[in-house]
Amino acid sequence: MYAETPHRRYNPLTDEWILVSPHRTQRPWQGQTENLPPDDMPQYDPTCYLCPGNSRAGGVKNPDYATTFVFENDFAALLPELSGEDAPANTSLLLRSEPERGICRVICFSPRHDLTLAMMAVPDVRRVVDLWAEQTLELAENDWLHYVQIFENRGAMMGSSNPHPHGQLWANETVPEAPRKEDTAQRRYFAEHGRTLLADVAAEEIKRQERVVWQDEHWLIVVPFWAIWPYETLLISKRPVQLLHQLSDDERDSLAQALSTLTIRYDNLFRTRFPYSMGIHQAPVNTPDVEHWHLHLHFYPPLLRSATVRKFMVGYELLATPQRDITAEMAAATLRELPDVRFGRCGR
Ligand code: H2U
Ligand code: ZN
Repeated sequence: MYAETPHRRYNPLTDEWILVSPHRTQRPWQGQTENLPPDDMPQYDPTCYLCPGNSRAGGVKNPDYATTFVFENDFAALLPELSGEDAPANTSLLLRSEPERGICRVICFSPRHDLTLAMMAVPDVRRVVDLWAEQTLELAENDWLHYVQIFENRGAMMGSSNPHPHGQLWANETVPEAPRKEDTAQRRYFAEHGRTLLADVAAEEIKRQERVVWQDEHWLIVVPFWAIWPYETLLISKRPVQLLHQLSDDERDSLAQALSTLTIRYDNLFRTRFPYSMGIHQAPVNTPDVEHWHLHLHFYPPLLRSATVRKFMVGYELLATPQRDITAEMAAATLRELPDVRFGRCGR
């Protein structure tokens, strides 16, 4: 693989190209640096709207939950019922709009305000995996819903409003854009090869090893060949399953272990509560013919060279094509070597 020459790489999951400029890694940085998140946090914060027993917006009180907790987002971006009264003013071929229904929920990973996935015990992470699976199954009972997007915004740098360990779930009537692109590419690949695209990517990565970060019998973590964020990773289930709730007991344990290992290594990379956006991509629900889908998770972390220097997706990235400096192979080599015990006294 080119280690010094500017080159393009193809992303077969989205049918898009990215630009890699490995020779630029030495350039100096005099731009913005980020503030470090506070490291000392209380186990319970009386002002936190996610802590057990506290009040949320609108006065609803959280239960005294002991493990995980799900609630309907008080400021939901989507609503299950539409008024049907305000039809769009502009309807033409070029000015199109349609109503969109959905359900938005917030998922607390732990009652402990001070923890992150990296600091939680693996069996507790497994509870989160089970909850994600249960939620997918439960929401799929609404036949008008077609996609369940589960995600986590970790850290203020990624726009998370609260350090309490939590993620979100937005379930839509239509399939959103990122999974829609992946649906098209995976469908085409499956029709041509009779195997899922990510089964073949996983096999190729296991053979080559250079981008593998971690693996066990059931899950594989790689820095994808086409990654655009410096330490972006892709978690692929070794068995091609379409939806979270199809994962076996062992596969769920393995996913919990993978999430724990990866988030610990991320924290160790710059010795910080590593920020990222994480999302689970699974097949559309209430949809026939989804055997081309292969369950996977994306981690998109913004940090580039330290806990305070981030990559910006601006300028050329925003207007032309995403670009990266350190190669996927360099990032994978770094992530592979990091210890599996979290730095500092927060280690398990
Ligand atoms: P983020 O940290 O990823 O923004 O998620 C927090 C979510 O919690 C956010 O979507 C919701 C916000 O709407 N929220 C409530 O539902 N109730 C509250 O009392 C405050 C925040
Ligand atoms: Zn809290």
